[in-house]
Amino acid sequence: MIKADIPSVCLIISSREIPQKLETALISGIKWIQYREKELPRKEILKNAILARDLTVKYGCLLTVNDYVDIAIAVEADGVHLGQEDIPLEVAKKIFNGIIGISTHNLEEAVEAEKNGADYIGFGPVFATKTKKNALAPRDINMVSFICKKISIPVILIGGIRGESLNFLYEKGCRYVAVSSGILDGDMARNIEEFLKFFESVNETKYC
Ligand code: TZP
Ligand code: MG
Repeated sequence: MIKADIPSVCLIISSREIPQKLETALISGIKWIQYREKELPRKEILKNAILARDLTVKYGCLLTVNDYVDIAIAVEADGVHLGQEDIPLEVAKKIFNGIIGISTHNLEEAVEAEKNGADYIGFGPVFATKTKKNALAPRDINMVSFICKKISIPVILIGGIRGESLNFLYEKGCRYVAVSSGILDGDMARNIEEFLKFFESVNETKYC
């Protein structure tokens, strides 16, 4: 298990994408997968997490598991992603020595997660999404921008993000995104190329 620099693009997959679409994403160069499964029994989630771990190791890709610290530990995932309703960050830290990310939806939650030692926060939804059931309304874009600039740990924007959103979001301070349908729908290899090339090009500009 490693604590590594956080890649700019996280692809969120469910069990449906394991193994075929997962492998396509890995071949296309994705370096961070979050496995997020809300429907299946935990036993099935564990089986899929094992498959996802094997494939991500094969391609040198980070794996984080949504919701379940026990499954993250069992499969030696690199990280776990926790929501406001999940096991608290300080408890997760006691039992899991990996990357811990926290979902946040407002300034208070973001500041709290940073203060309590999260490695990164998710923030959103930035745009409307059909992937998450009962998602909140899109966040005020000025708030999104404020959070990106105010919070020192990586802020991973999430919710309805597509390749064509990236210029706009980058201008607002976005440096990291978590994406599901914007990559999985349509031509995955092309979508991934668009996301990865965008962040490669802005990172090159930043450091030259
Ligand atoms: N949390 C807020 S939006 C979202 C989650 C898990 C779903 C992101 O999926 P998509 O398809 O990129 O909107
Ligand atoms: Mg959760």
